[in-house]
Amino acid sequence: MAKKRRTPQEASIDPSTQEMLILADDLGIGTAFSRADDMPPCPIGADGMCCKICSMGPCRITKDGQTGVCGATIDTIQARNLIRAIAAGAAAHSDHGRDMAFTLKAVANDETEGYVIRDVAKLRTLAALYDIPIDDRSPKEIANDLADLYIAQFGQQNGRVVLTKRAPEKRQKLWEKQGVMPRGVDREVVEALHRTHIGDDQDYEHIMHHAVRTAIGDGWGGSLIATDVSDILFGTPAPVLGQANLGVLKEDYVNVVVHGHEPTLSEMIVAASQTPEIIEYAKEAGAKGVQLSGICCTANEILMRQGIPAAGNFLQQELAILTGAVEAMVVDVQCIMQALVGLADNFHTEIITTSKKVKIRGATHIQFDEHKALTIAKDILRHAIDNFKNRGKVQIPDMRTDLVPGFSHEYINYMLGGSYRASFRPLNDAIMSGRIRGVAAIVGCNNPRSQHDHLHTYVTKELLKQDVLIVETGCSSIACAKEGLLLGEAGLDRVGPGLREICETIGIPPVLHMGSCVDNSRILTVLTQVVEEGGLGDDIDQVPAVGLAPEWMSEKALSIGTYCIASGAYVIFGGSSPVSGKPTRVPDSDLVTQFLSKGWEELYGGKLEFIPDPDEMIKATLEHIDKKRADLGLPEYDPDRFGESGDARMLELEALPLTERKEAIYGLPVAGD
Ligand code: NFS
Repeated sequence: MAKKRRTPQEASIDPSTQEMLILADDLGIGTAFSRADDMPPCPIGADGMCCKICSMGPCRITKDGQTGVCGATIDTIQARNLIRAIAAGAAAHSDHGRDMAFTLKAVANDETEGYVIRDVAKLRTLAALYDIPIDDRSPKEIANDLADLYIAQFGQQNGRVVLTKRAPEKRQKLWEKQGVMPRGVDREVVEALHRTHIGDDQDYEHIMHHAVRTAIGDGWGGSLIATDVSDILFGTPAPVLGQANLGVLKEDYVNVVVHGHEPTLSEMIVAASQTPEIIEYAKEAGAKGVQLSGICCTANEILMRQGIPAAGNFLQQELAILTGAVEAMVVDVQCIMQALVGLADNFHTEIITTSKKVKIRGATHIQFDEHKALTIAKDILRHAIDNFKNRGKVQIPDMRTDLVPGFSHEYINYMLGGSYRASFRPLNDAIMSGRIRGVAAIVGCNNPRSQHDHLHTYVTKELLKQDVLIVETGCSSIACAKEGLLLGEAGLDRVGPGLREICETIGIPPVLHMGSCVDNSRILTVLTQVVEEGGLGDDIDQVPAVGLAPEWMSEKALSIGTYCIASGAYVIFGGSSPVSGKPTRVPDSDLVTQFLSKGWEELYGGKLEFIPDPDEMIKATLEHIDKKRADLGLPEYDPDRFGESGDARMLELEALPLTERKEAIYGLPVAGD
């Protein structure tokens, strides 16, 4: 018997998503939402109790004392499943980083079309950090050497991934001591696969030890390379005005949606869409021009740098096609649903795959090649424009929200003191005084198993009321953007008084959009700079900060979570735990779960917990922040202590008659003038 389907309101809190789900129902078209309803998760696999590593199985460990055919215990099986997921996530991020490094190399050697080095200052800063000579050398010469150094990190066999030197010194020493300093990005991923082959590593703690090394190779290796090179080639983000939600699609324009993760092609499509020949071509086809928008992290990449609107997050990819207004959805790698092709058959939309690594049966493949990037980008756009005439009925939800993205760590440093005295000092001071209680990074995916966008926005809003500054990346940031939380004026009436003062003084929204998921590396850099600034301990595990992935679903999220823990953070995942299965009723039999929390905390000061209930998530976050404040000897957080000196208070005072205003300011009765 089919499981009961959720109503659109139960499936998503986003009205534009609800509108499209009603349309999907009317048209009899399935989406990830309805497929999730029809396909309850396998309870054995979901809890990590199934081993299918060899063909003696799959073995299902559901009874007391049961083992796999080879004798594998539940903890070994759970640890093996988990590290394989972490390795896949680390591989995805890092392979993205590798491609970026090769693009930088090609740009440095004049082998590409359309790319330039946009952020020479960042290139020089990074090169100097690795002792690459920068004096009297052209940007391309420096870029060539930096690209070589970065490319070498993937296949390096011994030593340590060079980017790890950007972690706090104490943390680096800890990694050395624990033996988890990654040697080379690829080496750790390969070893994770080797160790989990039948008959290899059978000790869950030992397996998890290597999971940490693999994940550090992602966060402080592959992902950091991806972010660095993207900034060098496309510019380090600074605040711009953008928009988010399906209403960014325009009825009288050719709509091209870029979806996936790597900015190499999408940036070139942005450039091509602004050329006179393409605009002219679109007009000849009867459209006003080309409207570009993004889904998932490709959206974040071009939103952060160019202000190109985001049509939505992960669960809205199918819904964009349901509008009937999308001429082409151009995809590269990661988070692309195979269902897009079948869904697009109901409309005129063409799904165009572009990566050498990703093809989908039934999609059009136009292979991207950075050596002819601009030419290919124009080809893709012409393809989309030619499809405009095939458009049928259109229904675009009239919903879009403004936001200000673009908070790179370089910009955060700058905004706190301007170019004259850029520094993290004001942020540290605000945390130390208690104006800001602590920091939460809320990141990660949507998951159709939970109400779309609800957990991201609920947790964000509740923590803002508690004076917690929020930084976001990935699909979480798009969820909160749609709620208006990424825009100063719109968001500030919903935040605590101390945090509000800080946001007003600096002129920032209370939720800072720091980019795509590979850009979680930016959060690591911010935390390191906070530590180096002084006053909040000498390592990341002492900072009153928490990482949350309330609606996670991807293996990349597990890798991100693990490298954050290895860096000292407390990480909370919503939804279900992939290691929660307990076949025995013996107390403390959940060895892996215990180890990820207590074990990792002892070793790294960071821990991983799966907490499905959002109120419990918030409680755990605040408790952790307050504990870290107490450990640092900072004043206890007091919600009533601040909030009397910000712009809002000044506006209130200005509204008062002069005598009353003086009285309010000086605290004493003042004789009338
Ligand atoms: Ni992150 Fe970005 Fe979104 Fe999840 Fe997918 S797009 S890399 S994995 S779904 S946040």
